[in-house]
Amino acid sequence: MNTTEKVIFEQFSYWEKAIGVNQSGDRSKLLVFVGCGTSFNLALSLAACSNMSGRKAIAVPGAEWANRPSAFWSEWRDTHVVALSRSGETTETVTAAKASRDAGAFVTALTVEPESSLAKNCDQLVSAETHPDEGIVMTVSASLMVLLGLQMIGQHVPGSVVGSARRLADALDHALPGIITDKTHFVFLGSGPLFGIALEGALKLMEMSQIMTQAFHPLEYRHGPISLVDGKTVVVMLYSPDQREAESKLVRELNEKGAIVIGFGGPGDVELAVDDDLSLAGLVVLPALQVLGERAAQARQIDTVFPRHLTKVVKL
Ligand code: F1P
Repeated sequence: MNTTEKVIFEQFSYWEKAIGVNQSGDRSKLLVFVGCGTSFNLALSLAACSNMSGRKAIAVPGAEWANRPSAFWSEWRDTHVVALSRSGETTETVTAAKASRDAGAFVTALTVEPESSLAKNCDQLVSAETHPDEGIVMTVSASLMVLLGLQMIGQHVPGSVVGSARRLADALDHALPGIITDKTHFVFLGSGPLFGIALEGALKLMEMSQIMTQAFHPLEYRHGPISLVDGKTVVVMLYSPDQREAESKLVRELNEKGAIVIGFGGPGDVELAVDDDLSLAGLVVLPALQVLGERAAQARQIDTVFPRHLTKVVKL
């Protein structure tokens, strides 16, 4: 077992420590979640959860918010920027946080590095201890930032999510042998809060295994991208309970075109039950998606401890 795999399966004790960490801020302000890479994907999911709970939010890539905030919003004093960064050192995110503060916004740093530049340039720090052995590929810290972010927007995260997430990761792991060998194209589909999680599943698998991945809102996939589906395709469907019928129909169509489907919370060649509500589902499926990336890498004999062309911190 390599360190990446070890950390994925050992992440749950860190979740337990982070449950109950609560910070919020003025609820009348627009929440702007910013981040890069994985952290941006998580920002998208958190913004959707926030809107669904009645608190207005948007998600913006760090560089866009640093360089062109007026393309999104310009009422700085009515803005609460939540800057997500595992390292707390990513140039675009740190620049975005500093510029936001200078312009009069309230800034929260959501990071696992409490001594980082980001943590030193914020009005509020939301942080938790992460696994000391986490490598370049972000796993446990991604889950922790989602967990902390949900609690920040007022979502109760019950202790039971830890067991749900662990069981789902194990169930996927047991179902995988033979399913993904020789597959060359992975597609991740999810809507609402699960769209950012689909993007994250796609990014994770691509970083770990160097396989071509894509992510879409489920029904968007029929408008063009479906032309790429063949017998080498795996589709990961993150079902939303209120869209299950339409999403199941899409899955049947994808099966007919040769794709293997892994269904989280609905039908597929592999079917995995996801018992938590939509706002928690993204958090619950994250470790399973990390396992999928690791197993896809192993099938190609790629060591995820040294992912090609990647570094833990990206500075400009
Ligand atoms: C985020 C990030 C990762 C990516 C790579 C470089 O950094 O872009 O998403 O996988 O490891 O860093 P951070 O701002 O969350 O530290």
